Amino acid sequence: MRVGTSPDEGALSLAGERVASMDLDQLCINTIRTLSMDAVQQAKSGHPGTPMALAPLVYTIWNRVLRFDPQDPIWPDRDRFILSNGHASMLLWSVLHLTRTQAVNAEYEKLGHASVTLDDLRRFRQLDSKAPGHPEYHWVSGVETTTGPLGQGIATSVGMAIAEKWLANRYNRPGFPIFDYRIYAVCGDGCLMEGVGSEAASLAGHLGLDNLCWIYDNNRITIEGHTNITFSEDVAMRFLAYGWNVLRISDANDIGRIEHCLERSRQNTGSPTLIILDSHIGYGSPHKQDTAEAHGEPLGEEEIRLTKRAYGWPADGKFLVPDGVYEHFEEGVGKRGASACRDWKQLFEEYRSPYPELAAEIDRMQRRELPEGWDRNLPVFPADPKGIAGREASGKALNVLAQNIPWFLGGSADLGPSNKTLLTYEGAGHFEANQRGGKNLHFGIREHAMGATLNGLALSKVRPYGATFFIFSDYERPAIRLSALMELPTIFVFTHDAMGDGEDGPTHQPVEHLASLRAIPGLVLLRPGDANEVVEAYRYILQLRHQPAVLVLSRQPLPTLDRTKYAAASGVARGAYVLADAGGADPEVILIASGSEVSVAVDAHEKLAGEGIRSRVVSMPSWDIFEHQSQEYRDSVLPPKVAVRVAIEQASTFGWERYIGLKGRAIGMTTFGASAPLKELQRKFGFEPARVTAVAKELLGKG
Ligand SMILES: Cc1ncc(C[n+]2csc(CCOP(=O)(O)OP(=O)(O)O)c2C)c(N)n1
Ligand SMILES: [Mg+2]
Repeated sequence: MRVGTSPDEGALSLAGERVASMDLDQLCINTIRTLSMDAVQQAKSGHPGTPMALAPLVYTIWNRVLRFDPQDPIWPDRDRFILSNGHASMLLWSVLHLTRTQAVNAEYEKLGHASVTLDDLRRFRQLDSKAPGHPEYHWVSGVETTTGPLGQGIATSVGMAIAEKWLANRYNRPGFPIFDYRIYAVCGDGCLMEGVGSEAASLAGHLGLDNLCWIYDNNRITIEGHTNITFSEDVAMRFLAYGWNVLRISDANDIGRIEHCLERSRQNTGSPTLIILDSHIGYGSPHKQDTAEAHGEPLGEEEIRLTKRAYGWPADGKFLVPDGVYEHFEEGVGKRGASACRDWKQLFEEYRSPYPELAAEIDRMQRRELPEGWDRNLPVFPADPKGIAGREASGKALNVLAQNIPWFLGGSADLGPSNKTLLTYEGAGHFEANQRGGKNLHFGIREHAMGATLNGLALSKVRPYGATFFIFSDYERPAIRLSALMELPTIFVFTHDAMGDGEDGPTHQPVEHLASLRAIPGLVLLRPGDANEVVEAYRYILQLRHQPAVLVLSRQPLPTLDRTKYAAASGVARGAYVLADAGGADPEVILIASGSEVSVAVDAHEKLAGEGIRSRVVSMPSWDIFEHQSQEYRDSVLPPKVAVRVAIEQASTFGWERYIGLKGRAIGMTTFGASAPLKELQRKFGFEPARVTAVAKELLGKG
C-alpha cells in the first residue's frame, strides 16, 4: 500500500487487508472518492458529495471507454471529457493524477512532469496548486475546457462536436479517419436548469451530433435542497423532444450498465445521447448522503471516518492511493490511449504522402498558426465621403479570409443578413445535419449557446467567429468572459454598435456594453472607425493565438477616410494612433474617438483648423491594445502636456477619464437612447461636429 506522507500512516494495517481484497475497479473508484473527501476536508472548502457519487461513472469513462493518452493529452484525435458540473473538480483532479496525465505548456510542448501531483491534491484550492476550485483550461493540462458557471461545459461540448464533424468532413479520406473522436460531458441538475444548457441541447439535437454524449447526474439535489422545490420537468421527455437519444441508468454504482450505455451511445447514429444517471450525492456517508450539505461542505473528520469505514477503507488513511491503483489505470486508459495515439500518429504519417497539403493544414491548425498568404486580397477601400458600413466592410473581409484560411468558419445567431457575416463565395456551404462541410454556421436565436459553441470550436483548433447585434452581447457575455479566461482566440463580431438602428429604440441601442466588455481582462476589443480600420482590425485579430477578440461594427455607412490626407489605417494595430494633427506645432486640444465618431472628430478638427485652433484627432479603436504599447508611444499619441482633451463615443462615458483626465470632457451617453431616426438621435445626444467644436472651444476658454 502506498500512502502519502500523512500523520495517520500507522493506523492502516487492518483495513488495509480489506482494501487488498477489493476488486481493482472498486479500489480505483474508492480511491477517487476518498481523495476527493480528503482534499475537500484539508482545504476546508469544496464539493465532496458529487465526486463520491460519480466516481464510478468517471472511472468507467476514463478507464474503460475514453480514447485518451495520458502521455500525450493534446493528441488531436483524443476523445474529449468535460466536467460541466465543475464544482465536482476533485473528480477530474483525482483521475488526472491517477492516470499520471502529463503536463503540456501553452506552446504545446510536453514538460516531462505530471499535470496533477498528489501534492497538488493535498493543496486543493490553494494558490498555485494544479488542483484549483474548478477545472481551468490553460492552467491544468488534461482539462479540455474551463467549467464552473453551470451549463457552460455542456454548451461548449456542442462546439467541440460541431468541430469534430467539420474536421472529419474536411480531412478524413478513405482509409484515413484522421478525426474520429467523441465528446463526453458530465453535468448536473444545475447545467440542465440553466438556459444555456437548453439552447445548446436544442442546437445539438437539431444538428444530429451523434459524436456527443452527455451524462446527467440525476441526484435531485442542489444547494437549496431537493429539486422538488425547483425542478420538476421530465428531463427524458424534454431531450426526446429535442431529438436526442435518451438512456437511463438507475444505479450510479453499476459500472457494467454505465459501460454498456456509453457503448450504446457510441453506436447510435443521427442524434446525440443523454444518459440519465440516478445517483446519490455523498454516496456512502451515513449522515450526509442525499442531502444538500454533501454538495458544498467538507464532510467533517468524523463523518469521513465513518464513510471510509462504509467503503471498507482505512478510516485514518489520508490521500491514500493503494497499491495497484496507478497500475490499473495504466493497464486501462494508459495502454488503450497509448496504442490509439501511436496508431493515429502512424496513420497521420502515412496520410502525409498522399495528402501533404491537408496534413500541413492540420499541423498549422494545431499550433494555431495561419496558412501562407492568409491575408492576401484583403480589400483596401478608396476614400469616399459616403463610405460604407462597418458591417459591410467586415462581410467583405470575412469572405476573403474564409477563402484564404480553410479552417476559418462561423456564423450568426439568426442575424447573418444583418451582421453581413454570411460567406457568399461559391462552395462556402452551410453546416447542417446532412452537410458537414459547410463553413456557414447557423446558431439560431441562441446567443449564449453560440458563445459557448464558439469556444468549443476554438478549443478544437478551428478558428471561429460568431455574430449578433452588439446589444445582445449581454446574452453572450458569460461565454465571452470564459473565452478570455481560457485564453482562446475566439472572434465575437457585433454589429449595430450604437444608435445606428435608431428607430429600434433603447432596447436595441447599446450604452454600457463597450465599458463592460473593456473591463474583461485579456479581451481585445476593437471598434474601428472606417472600412479600412475594419480590415486592419481583422488583420490584427487573426494573428492572435491566445486571446479572444470582440469586433464592434456600425450598422450605418461611415465615411471612408482619405488615407493620403490622414494617417494609415495600419495604426489600428497599436490600439490608438494620430489620425490628423495640428500641423507642425503642438495641438491645443486632442479629440479622441472610436467607431462612428471618428469621422465626427475629423470634421470637428477641420472646422477648428478653419478657426485657427490646433487640434489632433486620435482614432482609438482599442483601449486594450493601446494599453499594451510602450509608454513612449502612448505619450507620443497623447502627450501628457496637452491636457485639453475631448472623447467622443456613442456609449457610456464610464472610464474615459483615464484618457481625458479630470479637465477633459467625454461626449457620450449617460442615459439610454431613444426610438427615432439616427440623424435626430445624433442631434439630441450631441454626436455632431458642431457640438465637438463647441466643447473644445469651451475647454480652451475660447467659447
Ligand atoms: C451559472 C451558475 N449559477 C450558480 C452557480 C453556483 N452553484 C454551484 S453548484 C450549484 C448547485 C448545482 O446543483 P447541481 O448541478 O445539481 O449539482 P450537485 O449539487 O448535484 O452536484 C450552484 C447553484 C454556478 N456555479 N453557476
Ligand atoms: Mg444535483
